[in-house]
Amino acid sequence: MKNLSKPILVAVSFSMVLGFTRLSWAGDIKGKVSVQGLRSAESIAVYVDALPGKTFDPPSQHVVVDQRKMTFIPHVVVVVKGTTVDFLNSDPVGHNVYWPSISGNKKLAHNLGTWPKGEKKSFQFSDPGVAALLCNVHPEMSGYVVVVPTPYSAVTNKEGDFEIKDVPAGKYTLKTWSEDGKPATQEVEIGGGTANVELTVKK
Ligand SMILES: [Cu+2]
Repeated sequence: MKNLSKPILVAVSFSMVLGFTRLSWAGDIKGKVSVQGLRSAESIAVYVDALPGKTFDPPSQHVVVDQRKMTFIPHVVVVVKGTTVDFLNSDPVGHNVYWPSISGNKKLAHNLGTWPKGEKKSFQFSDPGVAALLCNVHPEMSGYVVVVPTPYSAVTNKEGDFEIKDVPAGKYTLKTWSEDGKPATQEVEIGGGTANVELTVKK
C-alpha cells in the first residue's frame, strides 16, 4: 500500500499546481478614461487591438440595441467582428435604423428599414469599424456600433471607468474610440490578477 500511495499523492499535488497556474493565465483590465476638451468620459469604447495571426469566433449570443423614448439604448455598443446585433423598437411609433457608412466606407452603408413597436431586426457586423446609427424618422436620434477585432472590450460609464474581464496573459495595446475625441492607445501587460490602466482621450 505504501508503495502505491506515494505516486498518487505526487500526481494529485502536480495537478493542483497545474490548476493554480492555469488560473493565473488570465486577468482583468480595470481602467479609467480621462478626457480633455470633451463633454464627458461616458460612452467611450475601449478594446484590445488586433492580435497578429489571431481571429475570434463571434459570440452565439446577440447584442441588443433598443430604441426607447426616441433614443438608441445603449448609445454606444462595442462588439467583436462577426457579432449579430438585434435592433428592437420599444416605442409606440415606427423607427428606422440605417448607417451611411462604416468608418467612412460608403459601400458598407445599410438601411434595415422601418418597423413598429415590439419588433426587431438583426444584422451581422462582419467589417471592423464604426457604424453611426441613424433613424430617418427622427433625425435627432444617434447611436454607434463599434466593431473591433477582439472580444476584449468595454464601454466607459459616467465616471469614465471600464472593466475588461478574462483577458489571457500577455502584452496588448488598448485603443479607444469616442464620438468626438481622437483615438488613444495604451500598452498593458496581463499577468495574473488585475491590471490597472489610465487613458486620456483628447479632442
Ligand atoms: Cu426613430
